[in-house]
Amino acid sequence: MSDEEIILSELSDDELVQQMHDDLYDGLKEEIEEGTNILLERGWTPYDVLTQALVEGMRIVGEDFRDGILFVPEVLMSANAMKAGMFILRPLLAETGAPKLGKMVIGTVKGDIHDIGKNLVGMMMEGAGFDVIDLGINNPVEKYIEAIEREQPDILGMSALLTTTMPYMKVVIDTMKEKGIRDDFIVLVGGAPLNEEFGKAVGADAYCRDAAVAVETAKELIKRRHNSLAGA
Ligand code: B12
Repeated sequence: MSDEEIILSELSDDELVQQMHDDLYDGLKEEIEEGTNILLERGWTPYDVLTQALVEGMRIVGEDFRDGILFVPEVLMSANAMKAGMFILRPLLAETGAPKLGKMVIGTVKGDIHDIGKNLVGMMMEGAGFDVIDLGINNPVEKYIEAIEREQPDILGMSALLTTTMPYMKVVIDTMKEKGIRDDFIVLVGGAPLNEEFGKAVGADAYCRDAAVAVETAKELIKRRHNSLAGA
């Protein structure tokens, strides 16, 4: 322990958020847990802690990973620190008491093990009043089909973070079409390398750039669906 050890609780909000970006970068799990709790105690909403401290911190990690300054083992530590913060926020985001709006099955596609964004979408959807069934990572088409047939959700969500794995979303949607069940579900896709055009090209109902957009889009599409069913 050095004399210069930083006492997180003595920092101002801005300084603490900055420090949390640094701590996330350095993969310091306990510090991230402590920082998360301090911000909550200071009255921050779970959503603000999530976006301003954690997601923004991970954005910086992502840039340096891309530029070859950080490597996989370091990024894994950052990811674990981020998950520890998300673990604290999850129940708080989920306990909004919102009325149940529907059900979502979500999973990361085959070949891809990135799950932070997917988990975040799941958490925000739960907070908005959706039941969320999380299939985890590396899902082959059979897993998705089996889950939607079993769970009969309103929404299927697929996540991919790699340009090499994102085309797999089309495999899943095409299989749904072959089985004649594509239109029974709203399909949302997301992940950093995707865009609107890609979402359309694979036959999804929508691409969502982040978890907040996912919630808004899900609500909107469910409403539209109910209206059109009611009118049918
Ligand atoms: C953390 C990370 C890792 C961690 C993952 C830990 C974990 N448990 O997830 C580890 C270290 C394991 C890892 C491994 C690899 N990674 Co990586 N990783 C990242 C990093 C830095 C951050 C991703 C992240 O968590 N972001 C934070 C979350 C909150 O954002 P998000 O995932 O984008 O999610 C948001 C939206 O996209 C959206 N969303 C996401 N999913 C969904 C789903 C639905 C349904 C909806 C509606 C919305 C939605 O909402 C989310 C919340 O707002 C990115 C950099 C980047 N720019 O994305 C690289 C990145 C994705 N990785 C990359 C690479 C290359 C790899 C490896 C191949 C490295 C290697 N040589 O081994 C492996 C691949 C392993 C595999 N088979 O999957 C590249 C991909 C390049 C490309 N064009 O394909 C990136 C872009 C880094 C880079 N080079 O610039 N990685």
